[in-house]
Amino acid sequence: MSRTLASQVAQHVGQTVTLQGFLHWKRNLGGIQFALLRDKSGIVQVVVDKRFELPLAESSMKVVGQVVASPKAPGGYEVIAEDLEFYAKASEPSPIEIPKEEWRVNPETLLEYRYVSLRGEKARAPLKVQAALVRGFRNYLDRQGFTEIFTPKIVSAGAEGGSNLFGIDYFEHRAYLAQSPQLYKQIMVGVYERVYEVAPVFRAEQHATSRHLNEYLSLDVEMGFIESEYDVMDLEEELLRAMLDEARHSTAAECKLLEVEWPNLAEMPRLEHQEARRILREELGMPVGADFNEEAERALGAWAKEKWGVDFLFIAKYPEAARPFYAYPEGDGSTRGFDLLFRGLEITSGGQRIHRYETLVEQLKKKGNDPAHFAGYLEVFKFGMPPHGGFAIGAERLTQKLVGLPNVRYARAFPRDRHRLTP
Ligand code: AMO
Repeated sequence: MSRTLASQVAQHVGQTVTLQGFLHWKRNLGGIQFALLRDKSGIVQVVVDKRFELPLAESSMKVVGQVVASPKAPGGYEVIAEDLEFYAKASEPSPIEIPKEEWRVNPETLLEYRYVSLRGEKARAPLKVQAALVRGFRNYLDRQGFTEIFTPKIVSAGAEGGSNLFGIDYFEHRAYLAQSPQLYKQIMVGVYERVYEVAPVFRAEQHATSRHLNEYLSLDVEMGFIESEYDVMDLEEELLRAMLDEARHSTAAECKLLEVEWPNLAEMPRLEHQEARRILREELGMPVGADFNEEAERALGAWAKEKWGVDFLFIAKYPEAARPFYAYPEGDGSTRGFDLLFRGLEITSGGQRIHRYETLVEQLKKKGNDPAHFAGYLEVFKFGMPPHGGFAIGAERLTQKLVGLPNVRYARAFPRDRHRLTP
């Protein structure tokens, strides 16, 4: 059997085709019935005569029939069913009316019934775009001589500070879910020089916000023998162009459906933290601390859009107070750490790291840590690490801002948030 997809029927006018998919919607007009069949490629209208009884929507089905042009049908073509088969009939009405894309229901309900609400064309589109972004990430880095690595997600200590760690029982020991692959990707720079990882990480975020998940997909990069963090930013710029290019081409239909407004990829300016703080204070009248909160990020994003017409904005030279101990200190209170804002939301943290053992010990102490507690982290720095740096992109945040989702949870198939462990 050769299967024709909904998106291909136009190429088969006058021919008999076999379609497979789901009963998206149905209408009975007495003598004649109309059904919409939805498959992974789209939706096509099927005309069904009285011989067949249509089951509840979402039943999985096969249709054999002839393709005819029909100006009134969605897409301009329809299939006149000659034979219908149902693989599994839905046994109850769908809790969500899938064809109604603008659901006026509580967002919690959509997440509760995610196993079916995801079937909606608009609901499923962001994840398809995300898959393309990740493919673009891998392809670009492979071409640049990076090696993909797979590091443990069960770890003995946090890499990003202790406040949002999930503890787990590991036989007779205490263990944690990895907050990031930070230490491991640094170790692997000592092995392959250029590495990346695509994997979930875990953060015990206490508060429910529109940009925090408790489990998210971290796109991590780390590279050795750099001159400064600016090499890392250069790489991220090119990488983002490649990722967005992949999404734009391979998920053009999804982007169109979601009315994606394409960001300006030509320029991603770099603003030093001190200057960003001055702008916030003097030009935007916002008092700010060492780290920027959500409001400050949004304001800077809007400022950069208005002033320079850009969607991506790097904030470089973060102060030590706002960076983890491994950030390379400049000696003047600032570090070689940076963030990248996309449409006013932080989608990346990164920077150059400390590569000398003595400096790391010093920085740990300066931040009030006992280096003995970081023995596991410190070991590799006794063995000649090169100057190196990297970054991590939150895949869901990038997707959220690209396709315009109100909440980061819709950029994950099965989000884990403060109150949600199912489905
Ligand atoms: P950081 O902790 O800033 O840096 O995280 C990097 C990026 O991950 C995303 N992110 C999140 N996305 C969804 N929900 C969350 N709770 C969440 N927390 C973070 C953001 C953020 O920019 N090891 C460093 C990275 C590095 O320096 O290489 C780190 O993890 O997009």
